[in-house]
Amino acid sequence: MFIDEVVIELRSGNGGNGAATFRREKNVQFGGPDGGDGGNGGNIIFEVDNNINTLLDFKFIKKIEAEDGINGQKKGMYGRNGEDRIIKVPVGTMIRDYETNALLLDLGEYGDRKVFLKGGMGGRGNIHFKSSIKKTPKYSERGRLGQEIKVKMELKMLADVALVGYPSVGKSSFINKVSAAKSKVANYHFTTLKPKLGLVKVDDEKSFVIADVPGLIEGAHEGKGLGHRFLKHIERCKIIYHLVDISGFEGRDPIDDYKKINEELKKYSEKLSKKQQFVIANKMDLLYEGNENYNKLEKYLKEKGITLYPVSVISNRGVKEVIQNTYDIIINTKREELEESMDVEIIFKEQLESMPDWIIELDEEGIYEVGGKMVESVLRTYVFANDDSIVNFLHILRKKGLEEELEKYGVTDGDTVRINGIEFDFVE
Ligand SMILES: Nc1nc2c(ncn2[C@@H]2O[C@H](COP(=O)(O)OP(=O)(O)OP(=O)(O)O)[C@@H](O)[C@H]2O)c(=O)[nH]1
Ligand SMILES: [Mg+2]
Repeated sequence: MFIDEVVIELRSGNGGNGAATFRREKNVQFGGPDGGDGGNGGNIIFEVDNNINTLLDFKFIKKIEAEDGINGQKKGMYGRNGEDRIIKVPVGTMIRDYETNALLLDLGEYGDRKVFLKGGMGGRGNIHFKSSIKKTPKYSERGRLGQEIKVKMELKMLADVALVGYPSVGKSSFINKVSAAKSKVANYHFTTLKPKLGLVKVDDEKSFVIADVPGLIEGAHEGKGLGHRFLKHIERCKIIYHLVDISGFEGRDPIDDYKKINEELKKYSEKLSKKQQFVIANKMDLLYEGNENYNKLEKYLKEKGITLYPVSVISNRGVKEVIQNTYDIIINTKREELEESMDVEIIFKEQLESMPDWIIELDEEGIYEVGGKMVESVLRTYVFANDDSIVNFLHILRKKGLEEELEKYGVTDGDTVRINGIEFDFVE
């Protein structure tokens, strides 16, 4: 399986609410406010794990949530922060917005790690609001909500090297030689029907991934042979091993083969055709005295500044040189990003934008709860530090037209209104 795809909902933790509690003191009916802050919600974090190769673990999971922050408590006790959820994925995982398919995160390199959804901030307890608009600060901030999104996780095969060439030039023989892969080898065209991966061990610590790909023929970009279907799998490789059958045994000319395959790559994708190539003249063992194929191709490539590697997979000639010259290039080449990714925060901003300016609802207690874009947009950046900031907060909303909205909704003198936990009496 070369493309893995799973759909999953993600949610970072909500912030815990601040507490609105009061000290108990001897002889004092109400002591001072002592409500502690709520903890922050946990984050959703993505991390590349080298020991994972598929997204199978996520096939039956519908939702992953980080822990909510714990509410603040009396005696000034803080609520604990919610725990982060670290989601471990294979290298090459791409995270897309389920609704729009926009790429949000591209985990293309070993060691990639990213906080994807931020947990909501914990609310402040009333301990911060010593002298309230009311005599006792019943106000405590509510925790901010976490972020929630449905995503598609996609894993594309991520080979460092891709074997490309006409059918029967020896691609499968090559991958079998250099890795533990067991790709089918036979002397007819299109023996290989599906790409196959192999791990090449350069030494104890160094290795890279190589992909055997079905053979290409003229017209592949428009679907001839097994064609372009598999080329999309190799768009992110770092090096192409372009194998040519140097014996000309099948009656083709190696220079011609080389040009035609490159033509196909180019027609399929400009980017693919610009990738670094190692040109490999395979089946050197079949070159008889006086066969000029190798010399001709070498000369042709030399003019372009390209090295030709003489190889015979069957007699194990030249294979090692190819492998040894590969590793450093792979390490120093950044994996191609196929498309630009978009910051997930943009989605949450758009959600905010599409919210109605004001949402007013009468709850069971007969309190008018106010929300909506105007409130949310202030809350996202506003920090409540003390009692003055509550007054100031209400002042900002008044300037945005809060009073008019409340009147429109039919709120009258003496009704109680609540915004983000702040309660006040409406005065016309
Ligand atoms: N003499 C000789 N024969 C080789 C060499 N490498 C591969 N072959 C033979 O060439 C034929 C095709 O080899 P494969 O490895 O199946 O070729 P392929 O490029 O994977 O072919 P497709 O999967 O059909 O695209 C087989 O009969 C191999 O034994 C070589 O270095 N020398
Ligand atoms: Mg093959």
